[in-house]
Amino acid sequence: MLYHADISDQELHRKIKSSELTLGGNSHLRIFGALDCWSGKRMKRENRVFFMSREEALEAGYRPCGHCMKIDYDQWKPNSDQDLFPREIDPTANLLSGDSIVNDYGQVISFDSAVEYFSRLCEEIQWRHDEAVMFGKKIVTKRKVAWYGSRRFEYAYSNTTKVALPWVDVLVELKQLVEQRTGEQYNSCLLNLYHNGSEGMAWHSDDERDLKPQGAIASLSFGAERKFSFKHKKTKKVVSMILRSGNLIVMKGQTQDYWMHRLPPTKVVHEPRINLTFRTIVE
Ligand SMILES: O=C(O)CCC(=O)C(=O)O
Repeated sequence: MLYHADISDQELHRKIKSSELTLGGNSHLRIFGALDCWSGKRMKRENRVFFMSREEALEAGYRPCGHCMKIDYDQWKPNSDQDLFPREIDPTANLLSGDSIVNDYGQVISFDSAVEYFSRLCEEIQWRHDEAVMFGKKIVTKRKVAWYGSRRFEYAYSNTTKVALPWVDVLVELKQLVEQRTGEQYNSCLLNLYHNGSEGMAWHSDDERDLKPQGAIASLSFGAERKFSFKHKKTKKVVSMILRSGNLIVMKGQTQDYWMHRLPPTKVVHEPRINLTFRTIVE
């Protein structure tokens, strides 16, 4: 496997011409495909890799592209649980209780579109490592974050303040989709990028003073499947679910008052995941 960043364009063209390199890939997504696949066109140079063969790409843990390597992709796809065990989804069912409401809308984006959105989010979002101040010390997380909104909203959490960036096309599209599905409006979005299962988020509630009290928070996931848990602040009851690529859930009512949530770290996930939480900042 060869990283584009490690080779000159001249050398690259020579290797492609002599068929030393026959396939391309995205190291962020761990997907490989044809050198002329359109879904690879928008990729940043630092994410682009090249392979001699399909076998080399598979051995490196990359999976075939669903657009340009349809046959390989179809052979690979049925291995995911989601196709073997489709879930019955009732978006009106409350996964918590009483006025603490969590609704699961299931897979609102098809597998192929979710792959494409993941790629666009990697490229179009201004990702930065998150910062927190704990016991007077600045901590920089491995996880990356971004904060976007309809205005330059300030969002203060973990003793740091972020100023919202203006919406970009991919977020406008996803905001519309989420608003249609959930019947709620949102004016901002916090994004988290977890490079693999070693990165997660500790127990917390989204109850910062900048957020609309009891406002709906819609969570949309892309990439690796991860477990997501809620814990009741008093009874300590835990409710867990698996969030898959394209999965939408909404937390509303008194969820943030009575429950905490977290994304536990895990040793078994090696793929990246992106989560978007659409929120409402008090104006
Ligand atoms: O990545 C996730 O699903 C969790 C994100 C989260 O807890 C948050 O943004 O408050």
